[in-house]
Amino acid sequence: MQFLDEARILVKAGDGGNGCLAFRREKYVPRGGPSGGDGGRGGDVYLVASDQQNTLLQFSYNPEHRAERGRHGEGSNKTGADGHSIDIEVPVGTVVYDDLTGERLVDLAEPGQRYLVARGGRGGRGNARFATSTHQAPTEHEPGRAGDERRLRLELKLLADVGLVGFPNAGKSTLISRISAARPKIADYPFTTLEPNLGVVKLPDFRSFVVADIPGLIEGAHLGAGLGIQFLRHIERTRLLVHLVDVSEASGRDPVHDFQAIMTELASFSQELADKPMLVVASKLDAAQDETRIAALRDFAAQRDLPYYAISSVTGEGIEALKFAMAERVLSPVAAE
Ligand SMILES: Nc1nc2c(ncn2[C@@H]2O[C@H](COP(=O)(O)OP(=O)(O)OP(=O)(O)O)[C@@H](O)[C@H]2O)c(=O)[nH]1
Ligand SMILES: [Mg+2]
Repeated sequence: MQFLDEARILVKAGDGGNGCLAFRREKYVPRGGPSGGDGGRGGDVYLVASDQQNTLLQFSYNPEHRAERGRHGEGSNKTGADGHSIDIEVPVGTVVYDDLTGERLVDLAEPGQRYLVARGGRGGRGNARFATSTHQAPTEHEPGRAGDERRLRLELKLLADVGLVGFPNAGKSTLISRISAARPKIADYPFTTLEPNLGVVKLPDFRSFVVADIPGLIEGAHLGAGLGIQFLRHIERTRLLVHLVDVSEASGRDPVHDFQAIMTELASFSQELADKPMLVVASKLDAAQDETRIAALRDFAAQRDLPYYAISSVTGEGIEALKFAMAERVLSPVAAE
């Protein structure tokens, strides 16, 4: 299964500056020669792979990117300044296509990799360049060439940063629908989710991370019970697991027992997965009357040194705190100013 993040952007390199038409006019210099300078080169547009980004989301706010044009040439043989080039940062792993032809241009797989995607236009020649011994007062001068303009399609295979695990009905899909734009099916019967869903969680400072909601696990999943454990491979490369435990009475099960049952299933898939950093999350707080069930889970998490959160996706209680706790663990700290 692949999760795709896609964006369409327009890039426009700078046009070249026009060549100038001018003649030298100076006292005591009769019939001064041609002196129109050349136009400057337009700036280029580069795509640069950056590991500071993990989605293409920014491009939906910002679909057009233009480099500066070259300045026009001037009299007295002054060449126009070149336009500044621009770098557009894209996440590592972005594949770039020409949107008109469908041609695959580049796979930006390495951090720091740069690709020249639109070349700036050459500056036009000023009339001074057309002078010859037999053509001493040329009036020819060229316009700058247009910079490349391209429509691009960017494609990124999303890698989840956070994996949600828990029993069916624990509220995993409801949670992802609260913190991201993902709208998976939600229902009050087990195994509503049959395939992983990804959601991009956006923070107020424009950083973001990706959460994967996967089908619920039950005891014996590693033996094939329920939907089995094969889809756990979709969260193998996450940096954090968020383990949802239904603490409402409706589940009819004991929260601590549920927690341990899921851990057993994770470990039977791979010990590495079971050892990942984990947040323990008591879910459906609004529907939990029995305080002792909640306390038991909280104490159990404390004994194991696992951070504990309690949420209700219905009232919104605890959701923001959980979201920031996830962000804190999967995003590198913002560089100091
Ligand atoms: N009262 C209450 N109900 C909730 C809460 N979160 C989810 N639910 C309900 O619990 C049921 C199951 O929610 P889902 O989000 O589909 O659960 P899931 O963990 O994705 O389940 P599977 O996809 O089957 O593994 C739905 O009826 C939800 O409306 C909550 O915070 N409070
Ligand atoms: Mg679900």
